[in-house]
Amino acid sequence: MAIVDVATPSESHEFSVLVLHGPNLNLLGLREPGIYGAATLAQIDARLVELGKSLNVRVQSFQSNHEGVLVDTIHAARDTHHGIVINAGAYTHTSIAIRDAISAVQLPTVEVHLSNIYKREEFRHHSHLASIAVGQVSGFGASSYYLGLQALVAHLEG
Ligand code: CA2
Repeated sequence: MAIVDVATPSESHEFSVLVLHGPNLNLLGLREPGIYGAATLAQIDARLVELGKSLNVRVQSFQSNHEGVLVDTIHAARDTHHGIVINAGAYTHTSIAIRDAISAVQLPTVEVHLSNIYKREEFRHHSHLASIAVGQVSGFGASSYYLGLQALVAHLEG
């Protein structure tokens, strides 16, 4: 009798996407819900995986408070992922190292922010990532991540 593996087809994804969260985003939902919303990072990550399934995309998420760890993770993504969705947190405004890492691996990258960085303090208005990103989604709360993932997949599918 033939054994049919029903699990295999749903696990063969067209693309693999790395979602990177920068410093302090591990506190989401636990502090400052007025600015950053009530959803926890675990809830956002779970929804990204579900959205990925509907888009036939594997989604892997990672958070770090350390610039060098984020740089190392971007380097490693070159061999395992087709694109990156990144909320670099405050490193958005300071880190040439993260910008250079994204440029070096040449993976299409979408920059996302929960808050609208252009409605906030002036020091948040400049992003070192914006000019090397495919695009930026800013100001839609957790939906910025979901919109960013959808936009990246549309870009990958050409
Ligand atoms: O709006 C965004 O997504 C930001 O990337 C968030 C960063 C901020 O530095 C950027 O300018 C804009 C800050 C993330 C801090 O996350 C927290 C979450 C809960 C409680 C406190 C901080």
